[in-house]
Amino acid sequence: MKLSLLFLAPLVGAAVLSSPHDGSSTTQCPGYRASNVKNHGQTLTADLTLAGKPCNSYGSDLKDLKLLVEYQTEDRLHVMIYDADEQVYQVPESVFPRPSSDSTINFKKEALQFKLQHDPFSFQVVRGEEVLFDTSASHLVFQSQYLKLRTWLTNEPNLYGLGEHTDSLHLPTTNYTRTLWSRDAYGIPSDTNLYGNHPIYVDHRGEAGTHGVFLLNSNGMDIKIDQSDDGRQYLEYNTLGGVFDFYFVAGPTPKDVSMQYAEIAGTPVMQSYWTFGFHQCRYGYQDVYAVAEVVLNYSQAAIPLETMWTDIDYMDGRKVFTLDPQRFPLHKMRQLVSYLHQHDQHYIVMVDPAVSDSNNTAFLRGMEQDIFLHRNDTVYRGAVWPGVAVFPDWFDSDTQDYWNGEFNDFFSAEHGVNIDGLWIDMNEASNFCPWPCADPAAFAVYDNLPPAPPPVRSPPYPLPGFPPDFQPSSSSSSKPSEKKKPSGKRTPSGKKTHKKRAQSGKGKKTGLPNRELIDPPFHIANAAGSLSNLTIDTDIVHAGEGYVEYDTHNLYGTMMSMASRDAMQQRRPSVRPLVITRSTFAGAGSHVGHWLGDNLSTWDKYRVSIAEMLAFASIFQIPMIGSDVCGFGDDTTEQLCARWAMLGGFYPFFRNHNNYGQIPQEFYRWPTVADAARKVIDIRYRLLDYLYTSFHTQTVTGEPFLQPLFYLYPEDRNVFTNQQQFFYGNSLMISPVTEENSTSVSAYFPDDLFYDWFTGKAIRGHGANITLSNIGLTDIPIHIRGGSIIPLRRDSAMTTTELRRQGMEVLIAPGLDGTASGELYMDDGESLNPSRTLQVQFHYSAGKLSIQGQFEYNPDVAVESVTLLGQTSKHHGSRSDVEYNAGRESVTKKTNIKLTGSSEVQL
Ligand SMILES: *[C@@H]1O[C@H](CO)[C@@H](O)[C@H](O)[C@H]1NC(C)=O
Ligand SMILES: *[C@@H]1O[C@H](CO)[C@@H](O)[C@H](O)[C@H]1NC(C)=O
Ligand SMILES: *[C@@H]1O[C@H](CO)[C@@H](O)[C@H](O)[C@H]1NC(C)=O
Ligand SMILES: *[C@@H]1O[C@H](CO)[C@@H](O)[C@H](O)[C@H]1NC(C)=O
Ligand SMILES: *[C@@H]1O[C@H](CO)[C@@H](O)[C@H](O)[C@H]1NC(C)=O
Ligand SMILES: *[C@@H]1O[C@H](CO)[C@@H](O)[C@H](O)[C@H]1NC(C)=O
Ligand SMILES: *[C@@H]1O[C@H](CO)[C@@H](O)[C@H](O)[C@H]1NC(C)=O
Ligand SMILES: CC(=O)N[C@H]1CO[C@H](CO)[C@@H](O)[C@@H]1O
Repeated sequence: MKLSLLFLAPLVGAAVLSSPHDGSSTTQCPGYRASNVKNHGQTLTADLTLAGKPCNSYGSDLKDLKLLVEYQTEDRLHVMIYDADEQVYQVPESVFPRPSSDSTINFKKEALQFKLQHDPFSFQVVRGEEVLFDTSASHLVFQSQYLKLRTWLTNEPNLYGLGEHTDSLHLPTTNYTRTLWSRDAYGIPSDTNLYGNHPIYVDHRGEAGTHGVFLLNSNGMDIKIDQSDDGRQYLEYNTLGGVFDFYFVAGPTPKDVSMQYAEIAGTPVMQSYWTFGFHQCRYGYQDVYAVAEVVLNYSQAAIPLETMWTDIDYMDGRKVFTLDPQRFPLHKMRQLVSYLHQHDQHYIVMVDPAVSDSNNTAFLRGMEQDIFLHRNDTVYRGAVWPGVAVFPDWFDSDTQDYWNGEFNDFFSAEHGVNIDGLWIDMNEASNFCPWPCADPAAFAVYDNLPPAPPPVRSPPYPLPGFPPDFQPSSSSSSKPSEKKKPSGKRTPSGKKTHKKRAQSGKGKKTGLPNRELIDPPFHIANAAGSLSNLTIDTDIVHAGEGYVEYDTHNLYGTMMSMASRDAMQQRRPSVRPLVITRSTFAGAGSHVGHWLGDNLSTWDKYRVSIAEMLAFASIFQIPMIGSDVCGFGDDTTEQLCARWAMLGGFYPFFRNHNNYGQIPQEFYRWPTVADAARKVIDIRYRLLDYLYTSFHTQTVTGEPFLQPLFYLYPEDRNVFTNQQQFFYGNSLMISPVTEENSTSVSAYFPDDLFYDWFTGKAIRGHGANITLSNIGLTDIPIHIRGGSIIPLRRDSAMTTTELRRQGMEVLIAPGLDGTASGELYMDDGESLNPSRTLQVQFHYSAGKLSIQGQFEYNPDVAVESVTLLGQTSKHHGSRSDVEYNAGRESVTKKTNIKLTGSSEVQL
């Protein structure tokens, strides 16, 4: 097929008038005219010229734009509208590397077509007969501080994505505004902008297929979804700058869309096996003894604790890279970490970006290396936990070296706090000092508190549960690299900077000059008020290329994530760093994981955690995701905490975390919650290799591990709005109880065969709800999807290290056609680039299980049994080699299969 046919032009009979009741002052804007259209083979270019008198509504109209259209793969179309001078800001490649094009694509197989309307300019993206995107819904507006583009959609669209938010997974379609502007959003209220920004939506049209639209733009924006006065559905982008840099992916299934987006944003980063264990944290552990006591109490309650965390409590006056000398003294911290390591447990602490402006080494070194943000040649100051604070400039080429130096020193295996993973917070960036922040000291919360009481316990006081003479051993699991210390004298320096902090000119894509960077004429619906309020001032010019905070605010958290991951990586070069961040931008999943922020201990937040987690894991490609189990703010209840423990067992990132001042909520605090935790951790750990396998698949192909029901049943309209159930991998459907005081749940069963996890009983789904009842607080409905084979550990363990020594079991759940399949991925569990892996495919049909694959990694454990579900005692009558499991409608055959080569089992 010739390209000229792919770039169909002009469009016939397209509606071109903007809605007469636009309501904004852009109604009279003239739009653009396309000319000089050139077909270069795989790409098309055109000039766009302002088609009339500029309307200059929110800044000035740009007269000359360019259009670039690229068929990048058979499933992906890139459409870019940018200024002819290439001076307008574009998201830097260093933060978001652009996907490569496939130069050998077969145009006959190209799923999407681009159709151009010359005058007034608009375009359509079409898949077969289906118009996916049609910008004739309004004139294009491209001004110095405002861009608008509106597309028609089908009526009653099924749209998902556009995070971060706590609204429904299936987005509202009328009078709905999604604001993207990173914000420290305590309580994660709905209908507001939260910590991170993911300008991608998935448009699911049932049998007509699914596609995705990603706008690579980091400026503040309002995305509006509504109907025009004549009832036509639209979606409209209103951004404060940047360019229109669209990626359209063709699907046609929801899973395809996720995988195609992963080719753009990057596949998520693989995590170590231990990171999937259970984590405990809270804000408000008064000292290292309290932290150690929690470790001991978990152990005494026989609840497996894999990783202990510490919030900002450990810091001296909440200053990063310091220890409270009385409550968290270094030698006790080293004992604690050593103790955890010797027991195959792990330790993580929080680091914030803001560095205290006081006499502390992190500040002095940062001043010396001159890596903090400047405003008008003076270091910019805000107020965060430690009081008056300064902020690293991640665009400064010296900042990585500074950050590495602080990590190597403070988190040194030999003389520091030898952490295994990292938690980064407050990186929106949060600033307690409201704009214009003339006096940050007035907002120094901690400084203004009454003096802290002396520690309750005075040393010497042995760590509870430790031998009295317990000494940290120098051998630990860390593999420190050469230490890098910043050179030079450590003196505070008020010296004038010699660094370039100025905007560049044309052709640099670093931003137009002379913009109103604090209070732009167009106001997005930022819940914090003005753009700079409670964050870093948006008129700050960064070091290096001279990007301004106005354009790059939404990248701050992701840039801190990348720098922190690198800093962790160079401490332990051979293992996968775990970094959990609060603020994210598109693509962050290829570096870090995310927790869902400061929610509340309410049933509402428990429920919405499912929708949020699904959006992050399945759409935004950040599968290392979870919400604070039992809730962060407010007091939890025994019932909520028990239910949340059961649900949290199916979060990829499973952490109990609680706010300062709330009642304690460690799982051992109530008998019911302890039972729930033991039970769900047992299930989770027996399934850990299944989780690890599915998670690994996502890191390779982008195929999502956690999924909403419509991902697996895309044509079943009953599941399009379902956000209370989800698939954990392709094989397990989880249907938590969602209401307080309830012991039942109305769960949807698609037209398929399922098996109850606990009883093995087959349930034939008929595309209807089934009421599941008598679900106690220590229960959660789990159903195995017919057609699945799941590798399991035969027994759980107190740590994931011990778990890896447990024998395995293969569970076969035949589908409606009597067959089943599944897979298993294993490696050493932590190497950054494992040299040997095990990748096994299981197939079952006609009574025979086959195990085939690549067996380079030897897990040194055998498959000790194979269980076949859906077997009644009648079936069993004819067999002697298998044992019938009464009450579980299954048969089990004892085996001793070493995972070192192919094998077969007859059942
Ligand atoms: C649209 O939403 C806004 C803000 O939530 C509300 O004030 C307004 O009444 C809504 N308009 C309509 C027509 O529902
Ligand atoms: C640990 O358990 C002991 C004994 O039940 C209890 O007194 C103590 O408060 C617990 N401490 C913590 C930090 O959980
Ligand atoms: C800064 O801290 C160091 C080390 O604690 C101390 O020796 C020095 O006197 C302090 N300087 C000032 C100006 O307070
Ligand atoms: C920087 O200084 C200039 C000149 O004194 C002043 O006009 C401008 O408002 C200042 N900008 C900031 C961000 O303080
Ligand atoms: C900043 O936020 C505070 C707290 O929400 C609010 O009271 C204030 O009006 C906001 N200021 C601006 C300029 O938006
Ligand atoms: C659950 O039961 C408790 C105790 O009876 C009651 O206070 C609460 O309001 C109930 N919650 C709901 C949602 O019915
Ligand atoms: C199933 O139950 C849920 C929750 O009660 C309800 O929202 C949904 O509409 C029901 N679905 C069907 C197909 O009946
Ligand atoms: C949705 C919700 O409950 N939001 C609340 C979260 O907590 C903050 C602070 O307590 C409240 O202001 C919100 O209303």
